[in-house]
Amino acid sequence: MGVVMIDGTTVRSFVNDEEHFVKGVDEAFAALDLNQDGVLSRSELRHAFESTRLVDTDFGVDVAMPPEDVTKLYDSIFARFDCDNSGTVDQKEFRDEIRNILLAIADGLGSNPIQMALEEGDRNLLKKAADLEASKIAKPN
Ligand SMILES: [Ca+2]
Repeated sequence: MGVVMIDGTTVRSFVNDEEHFVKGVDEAFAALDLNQDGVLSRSELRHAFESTRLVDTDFGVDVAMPPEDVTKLYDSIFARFDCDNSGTVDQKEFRDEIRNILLAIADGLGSNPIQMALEEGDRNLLKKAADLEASKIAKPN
């Protein structure tokens, strides 16, 4: 358990670092693809958002929503990811939408850093963004 500080610049430089970004997002994708069929289903994606709590912490959604509204919310999130309406989210769709979400978070953060509590083995992409920045600072010159 630790704490990192992230701001818009941290998140943006992670998204713009193609190598680290693709690696991080692909790892997240693999972890979310519970049945390992190479695509994310509606329930796999919903599980992802529920487990990271990205929805209620960052989209300003009240957690006390009625269940049918929660389902609608996840349907709309799924539709955003599933660009070709195939009923599943493939790796490229996932990368593209995660990029959009992270850039939106970066815009929201601006230069105001937020503190993030971390748990052991955290796969959170914002944590990866912070790690990347820390590794750059740690390197001499
Ligand atoms: Ca799957």
